[in-house]
Amino acid sequence: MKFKERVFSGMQPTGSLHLGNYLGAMLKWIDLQKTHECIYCVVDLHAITVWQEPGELRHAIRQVTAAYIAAGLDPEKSILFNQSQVSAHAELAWVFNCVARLGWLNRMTQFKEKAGKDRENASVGLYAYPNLMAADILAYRATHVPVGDDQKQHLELARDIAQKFNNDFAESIRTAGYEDGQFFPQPEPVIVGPATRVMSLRDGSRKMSKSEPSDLSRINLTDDDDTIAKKIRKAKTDPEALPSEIEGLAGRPEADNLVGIYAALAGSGKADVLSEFGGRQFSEFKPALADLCVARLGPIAQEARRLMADPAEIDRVLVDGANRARIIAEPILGEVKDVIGLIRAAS
Ligand code: AQP
Repeated sequence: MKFKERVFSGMQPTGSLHLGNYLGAMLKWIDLQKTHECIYCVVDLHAITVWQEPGELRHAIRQVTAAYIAAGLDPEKSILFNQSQVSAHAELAWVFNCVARLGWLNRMTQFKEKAGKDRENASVGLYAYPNLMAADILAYRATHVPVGDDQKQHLELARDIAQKFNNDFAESIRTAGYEDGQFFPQPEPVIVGPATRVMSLRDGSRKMSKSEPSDLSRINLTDDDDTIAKKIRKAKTDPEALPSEIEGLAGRPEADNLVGIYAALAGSGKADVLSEFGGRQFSEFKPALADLCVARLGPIAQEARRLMADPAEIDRVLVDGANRARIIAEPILGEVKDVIGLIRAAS
């Protein structure tokens, strides 16, 4: 089957979004909506794999939606919704729980990192998270998935699940009219740009993350201008001047990170940044980076705050998006049920 090009991606409402989410994924989302049919989700079912205070979760779902729109996602053009409103995600995830193998999930590094030493106490949902992510993507037969570098392994698992489903039910899939046996596509990760893995501002060896206790480690999309400037000023660096060539960033994770952030915000490459700032000290580079961050992120924070003043409108956008998402996902889920031998009401 020739699959229509379709984009799917999502973010967890586990707190406010940060610069890593923005540069690693969202900039590409905004680009892709110019050329592709795009489905962007607030993945609230993923968020509850770790306990969330209900009031805060509700707030975070709206806040992430506001950030999506403020950053440039157009809810008229793209489909924007929260995952839990479209039950096809959870239903298909159950099917995939029965397709994926324990050995596959045991290899997932994100589970190991998030469960830490207390594995026995982690939720079953956290363990099965990649199966739900595969369902998010394949419920729409999405072909392209723009994500940060940390999601590469989960994307590979989604591809394995698609392949195994196609193999396990090959005969039934052909009987259903898919002559080439391709019921699900192999979704392609889209991991591009100079900042596919933005690191903590306090430790260049750790990913910038919502759940990192130190707020100084990340720039939130809700931070005001002074806070952004302060966080950049306090960002960890080394004592050397910036190199003139990219090779000079090797072994200097903090410098590499800040140069990557500058390049992504400026819409250029690391080489361009170094040709401008090579040989200069961080005391000169940091104020320029802070100005650029404020110029790019300040208006997003301001617009998100304006949108958050009208939660009913945000909820309306999510309901509208969910209605449009269901129109795509439900027939695909219906076919999945037919292919695996379940009985459903005739449509
Ligand atoms: N530091 C990062 N650099 C580049 N991309 C990143 N992404 C996340 N952190 C970085 C990308 O943002 C998208 C949404 O991520 P998510 O919210 O689903 O969850 P996550 O990857 O687990 O992000 P966090 O911030 O680390 O959340 P917590 O702390 O709650 O676990 C994905 O495309 C991701 O690649």
